[in-house]
Amino acid sequence: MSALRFLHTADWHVGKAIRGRPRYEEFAAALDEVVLIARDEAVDAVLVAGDLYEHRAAPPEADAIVFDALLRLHDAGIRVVAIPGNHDSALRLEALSKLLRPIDVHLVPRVAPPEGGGIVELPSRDGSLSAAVACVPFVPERRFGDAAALFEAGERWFLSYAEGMGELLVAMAGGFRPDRVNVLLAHLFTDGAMLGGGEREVSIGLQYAISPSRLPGDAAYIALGHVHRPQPVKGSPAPARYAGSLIQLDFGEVDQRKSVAIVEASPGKPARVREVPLTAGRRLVDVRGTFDEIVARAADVADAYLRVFVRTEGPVPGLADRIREALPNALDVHLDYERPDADSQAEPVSSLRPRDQFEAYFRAQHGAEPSAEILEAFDEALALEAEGV
Ligand SMILES: [Mn+2]
Repeated sequence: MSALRFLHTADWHVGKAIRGRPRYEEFAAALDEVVLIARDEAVDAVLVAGDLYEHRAAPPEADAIVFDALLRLHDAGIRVVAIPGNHDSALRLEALSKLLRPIDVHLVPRVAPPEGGGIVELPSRDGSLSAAVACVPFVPERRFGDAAALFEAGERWFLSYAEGMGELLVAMAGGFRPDRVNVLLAHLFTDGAMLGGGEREVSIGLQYAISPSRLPGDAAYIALGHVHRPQPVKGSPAPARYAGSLIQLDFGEVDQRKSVAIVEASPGKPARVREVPLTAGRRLVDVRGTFDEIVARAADVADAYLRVFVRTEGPVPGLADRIREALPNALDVHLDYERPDADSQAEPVSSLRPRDQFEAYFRAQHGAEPSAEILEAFDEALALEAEGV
């Protein structure tokens, strides 16, 4: 046996709903698929590059799904190394890490230097080889100073977040050893990555973009999380990849095929990487056309979550409801028609009367005056609101 095999996955976001509809069954099915692939491919370990959960305070339904997947990997003799992403609570994962350790789940909840727990030593199943997995959980910009304080940080660390993170990666790679399969597992944004759309915008800004050239060239593989579109990292000196999310998490991920990466690596050589598709989860689909064209497609897209763009001549009160009757999974319904220029209708809302504000809002949204019916409905809703219903 001369190679170690990994399955690289990331951005599970278990617990995320779409327009208020929970998706637990889909997450459970996708993780079933991941466990099956890990077993079929006889991997030594699964690497999870952050964002296991959608919410910091994960609901019990999400825990049940995550724990079940971890237990089944353990039953199959597969180790797990995981780090928190920007959605996870490092504190919560730190508490869980102690419980998970006995089932061979190594959760590294915060940045630590190589000699301080930042590198996980991972033997192959037959014990003939070992990996050194350098773990870099998500570092928020405001916490970068705390992370840097753990290292002998020079001036360059404080030039910018991206520079500093580059230095931190170099320091972590200082723990790599020539006789190990050296892997970097990190949740971060690299410059030039193609966005999936579902990442939290605030952490996907230029100040966060780390140059791919700062990724460690002596790694056999670099397993990244944060970007939801599966993709290799261009410009990296070693094989590097975003595993992407498990399922299409929101309409920014329409048409994206999801996958995991199967990685085969030996000491001192770049890894071989193969993409294995995931098929679980409902598809998110954009449907465009006239009312009749859209309704005619109802059967084709019955299993998908839909964003519908209906072509009309102008505002049609009640049309969205009729679409939802025909297509119960239509989550967003937009009316698509010529609107007058935004400039010509921009009028300041100076009145404090809610009715005036509503009329101005309606004109801006729909480019037409609200009908008497709509104004009546607005007045009724306002009256109920005033009664505290
Ligand atoms: Mn994410």
